[in-house]
Amino acid sequence: MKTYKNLPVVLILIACALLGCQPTEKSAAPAPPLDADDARSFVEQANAELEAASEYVARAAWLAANFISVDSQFVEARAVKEYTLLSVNYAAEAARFDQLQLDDDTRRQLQRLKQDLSFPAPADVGLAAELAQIGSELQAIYGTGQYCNTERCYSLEDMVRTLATSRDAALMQELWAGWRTVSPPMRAKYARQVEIANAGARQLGYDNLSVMWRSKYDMDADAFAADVDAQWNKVKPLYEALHCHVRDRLSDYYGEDVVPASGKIPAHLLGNMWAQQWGNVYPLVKPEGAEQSYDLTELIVQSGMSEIDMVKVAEAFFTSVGFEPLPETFWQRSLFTKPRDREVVCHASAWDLDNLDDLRIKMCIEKTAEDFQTVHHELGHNFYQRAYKNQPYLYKASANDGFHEALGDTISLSVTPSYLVQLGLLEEEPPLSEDLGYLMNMALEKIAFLPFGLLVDKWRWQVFNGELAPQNYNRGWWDLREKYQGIAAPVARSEADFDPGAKFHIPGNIPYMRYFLAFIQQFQFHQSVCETAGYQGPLHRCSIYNSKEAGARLEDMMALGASRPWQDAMQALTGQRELDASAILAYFEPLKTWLDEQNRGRQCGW
Ligand code: X8Z
Ligand code: ZN
Repeated sequence: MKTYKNLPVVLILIACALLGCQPTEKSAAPAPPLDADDARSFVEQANAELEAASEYVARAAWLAANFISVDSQFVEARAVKEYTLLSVNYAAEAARFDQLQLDDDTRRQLQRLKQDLSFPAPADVGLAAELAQIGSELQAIYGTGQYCNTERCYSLEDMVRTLATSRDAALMQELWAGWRTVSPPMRAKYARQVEIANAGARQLGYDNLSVMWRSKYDMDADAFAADVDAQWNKVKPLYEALHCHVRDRLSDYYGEDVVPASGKIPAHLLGNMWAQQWGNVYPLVKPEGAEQSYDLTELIVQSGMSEIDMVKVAEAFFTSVGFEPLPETFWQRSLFTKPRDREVVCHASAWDLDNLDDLRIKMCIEKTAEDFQTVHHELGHNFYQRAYKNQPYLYKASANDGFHEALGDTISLSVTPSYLVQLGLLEEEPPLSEDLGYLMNMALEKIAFLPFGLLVDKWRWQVFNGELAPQNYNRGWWDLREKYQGIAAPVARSEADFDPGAKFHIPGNIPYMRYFLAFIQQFQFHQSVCETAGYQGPLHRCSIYNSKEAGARLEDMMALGASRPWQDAMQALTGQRELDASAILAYFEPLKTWLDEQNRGRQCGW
């Protein structure tokens, strides 16, 4: 790596070595002190080199996720190793500018350089290679994981589908436990990875990786942790009310011996492999007399649309509010359905291969309401990536990582019944009397998720800061699952299991607090773009479809990338400078009133 001010001295010394001259006093003089111009050139060079290296990583990672094999893992691991070393070396060098007076922008980019990686290695070739290799292996174990009983083998997608649609408690319990046979081999590798990454974080000046992860929010790391707790405490009564009603209905359906009327809900009965979103149990918990008259999954299937049509419809929403259509290469290069002939990582993701226009999604789309929502979510990432493509590489990110996750979800909050009528999927707008059913559906997706969104990184923070030792990994995980979600494992767990590894983002090393933030923020965003669109009325009925004003407001914020503290971006869009759960509470207010009535006389809590 080039070090500007030292270069002339190095050249003179080399010349002297070759020509046999004696270095004079002058030629051996210390390099002139660094100044602000040096800092700017340094940042410019870091942007250019990291950007080029990141394209190589992205292409290798695309191959590793779309064609899982030892060779693609090898290539990916090598690319990640090289990028990691480049990034940590730049971050170390950035410290040379710590004492200088710099403009805010250069200072911010130097700061972002230190926070570039989620899993930093120390500046050591062997450790960087080991970390990258473990990363690729964990991802491949997850991506190729399956469970076989005496009759057949199930892929994760098969198991997810069964848990979504079955009411056979014994089968669901078997598959719930079956999927978790995939992750125990990850445990030792994961512990080693944490050890290396903690050393990497320390070399970057953080106490440990927990502090580093919590330092990415333009505020003190502990203040950030306190803020998410504060928001959680605001929404907790709504979650508890939902939990209470759902437990009562499930207990009624499955019987008290399967779902006790008080205490925790068995985790396999909530319609989702991780009990993170509960929309699939809607038919069991719906508000009698106020239920929705249509089922979006059925509408999608009946309409005859293909998986790609689902993506086209989502794209059309974005273009209706003024975004440019996706490039032709998006359609040529994305993966939309699960291939029959090879192993791929099916977990939905959005990609920006060249930091410019080579945008893609990778997803094994199924014709369900859930995946229709996820398609909007993924396109949100792609439109965001394109909006900030003219920023320097170190700012090619969202204002904070929650913003990236919130964008597409904000759009899908506008996928209301009235919008479905405009699309021609639904014949007429349902009466107001069905709103409770609609809100119940939304709450099962959005409110049920919050404690899960919070606890995944609470677990990692404890792992990273040493509070939770490897021999207690699983107990620590279930302590949090029980405490925050009020759910329980349906079969006995022990430290022979590694249940965190059965969730994509743990082997994938993708921070998860971003989703907690996103699930709160998307309602703030929705509220403000609805206002921009001139909408008046209950928030859950607002759709910004066709509103160019609302779209421009979003795009202006997105174009900032990470160039400003997230509070500025939040203000540009909503007028507020903080994360605020008031909007999500306002959205669900009618449901909360109804739930409180239903729960009267029930013993809530766990
Ligand atoms: O992982 C995702 C997206 C890709 S960023 C599909 N989500 C989280 C999850 O599935 O666990 C979206 C909601 C939460
Ligand atoms: Zn996402």
